[in-house]
Amino acid sequence: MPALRLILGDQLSTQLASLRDADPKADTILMCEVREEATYVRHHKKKIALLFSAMRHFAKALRAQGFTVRYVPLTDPDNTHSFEGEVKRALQANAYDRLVLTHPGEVRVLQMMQAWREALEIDVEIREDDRFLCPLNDFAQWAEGRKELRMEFFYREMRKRHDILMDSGKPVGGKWNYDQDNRKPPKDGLTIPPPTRFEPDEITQEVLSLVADEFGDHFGTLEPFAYAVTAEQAQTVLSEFIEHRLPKFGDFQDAMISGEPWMFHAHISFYLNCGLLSPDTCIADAIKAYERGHAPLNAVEGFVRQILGWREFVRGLYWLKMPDYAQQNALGADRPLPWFYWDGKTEMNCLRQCIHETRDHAYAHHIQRLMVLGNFALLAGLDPREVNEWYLIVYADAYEWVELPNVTGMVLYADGGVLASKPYAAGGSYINKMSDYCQDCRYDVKEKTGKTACPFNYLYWDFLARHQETLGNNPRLGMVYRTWERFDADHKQAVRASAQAFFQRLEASEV
Ligand code: FAD
Ligand code: DLZ
Ligand code: SF4
Repeated sequence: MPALRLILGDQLSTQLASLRDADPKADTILMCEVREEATYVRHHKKKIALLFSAMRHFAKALRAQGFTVRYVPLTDPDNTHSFEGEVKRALQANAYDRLVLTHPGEVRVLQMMQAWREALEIDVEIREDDRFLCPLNDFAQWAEGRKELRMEFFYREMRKRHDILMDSGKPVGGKWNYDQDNRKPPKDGLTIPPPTRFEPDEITQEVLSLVADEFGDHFGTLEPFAYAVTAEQAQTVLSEFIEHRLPKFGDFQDAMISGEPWMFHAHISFYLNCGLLSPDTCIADAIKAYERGHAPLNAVEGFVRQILGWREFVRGLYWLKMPDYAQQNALGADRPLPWFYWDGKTEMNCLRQCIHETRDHAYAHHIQRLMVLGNFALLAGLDPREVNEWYLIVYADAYEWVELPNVTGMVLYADGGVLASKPYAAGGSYINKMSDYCQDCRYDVKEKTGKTACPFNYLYWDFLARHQETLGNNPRLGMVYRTWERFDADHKQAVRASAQAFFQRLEASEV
């Protein structure tokens, strides 16, 4: 008897576990555009367009390989607009003896799938998603008995296990991590290569009209749309990154320049996360560039660490800690997300720049997400649920398995230190050092308190003072708290009063 194989929008890989033994003569591949997935959070328009176009191209490629694909477009009048409804309809249309699935990227969807055996009365097989390099059981074993889970140690294990950048059991170059070389501020006259762009073909154009009609009120700018939508195009993005950007990726990894959202980053997370690219290809291509002397070790090791280390680590953490992880709020943060996260209307230039770029491209690079948008959310005590929802909506690479640990763990310290040994909190001087944003800001980054001072400056100290009971014993914050204690009473009072006045203006939408 034939099998029904459901492929989700972020599983667009011909190597997918559930496709591996598919019989083109007997089996049916089910793919469906469903409103429930586009609206359970109201995703950025570009994200929906990327996935629908990539799904349609993937279905076309599977058909060209001889597979029978039951593709349900959003406009199908019988579309039930949920995964379960569409599986049910497919099962009613034909006889199948089993439903073959690949482990999804969200607990919400896994729970749905686990209920199908009973609800739909069919044999359900959920296969491990082996596009990832660390099986979930291996991660659980690594994590067992550890009080704190630190990426750096996990990463070293992964380097050894996969024999990546290793030399007779030792890390190539003698060090595991070259991050210290990767913090160069932006400099004048830096030539940043333009991002790889693709003209929308007929399929993409049709999707763009559909998204404009159906999801026109979602956040974000839909056009111009220039993302890759096939595996071949995604490979071009990777190759051009390796050729033109990788050599400087390390040096300027943390740098931010107004009007330059793409910098020397790879712009591959959209494709890695929906299946158009595989992590092992990205790593292998970067290592080849190192071996032929095209890119230095600090760049290649830094890039490998993001994919082999951080990406696998946050996924392992997500599946280890969910569903409780989504409820974490160790610092008791409860301030609502300010409206300017949606419209960018704030006089804080760094936030304005990053929000506008997010709106236009459904992209911001890591330091913008962490040290500008995230730093503000941390210091202002924004509600983790609202912050998580924002990040899940606005970025085209966002799926809960990767978004949630980055926000709850890395940005907000809401997990109480499971992911990070201390909060990534910083004042305005960090943003000033790593960007040109402060030059065009109405606030003065050198001023510490008062109405014209950079809000990050006093919010930083106010945050530490507010959480002294929880964070005061953290050894990594010892020096910072000693500095706070050395401030005279007047200065401390000015910091706290500036923060209070700022929060009042924030509540009145006056920042
Ligand atoms: P590059 O800087 O060129 O890095 C290469 C690749 O490394 C990325 O494509 C990505 O796959 C991987 N990577 C790098 N850092 C991380 C990380 N911290 N976690 C996981 N993978 C990483 N990444 C997502 O893919 N989806 C998200 O929803 C997401 N949300 C984030 C939210 C916050 C608050 C923060 C601080 C980071 C988030 N990241 C997320 C991680 C990172 O910002 C993006 O992966 C990166 O900006 C994507 O752009 P790029 O492909 O140009 O990455
Ligand atoms: C994000 C998304 C969107 C917007 N739409 C669809 C869709 O219509 N059909 C589909 O199969 N997948 C979609 N996705 C991706 C899913 O939300 C994703 O597969 C789950 O969140 C599990 O990671
Ligand atoms: Fe941001 Fe402060 Fe610099 Fe303005 S002065 S851009 S608010 S860091």
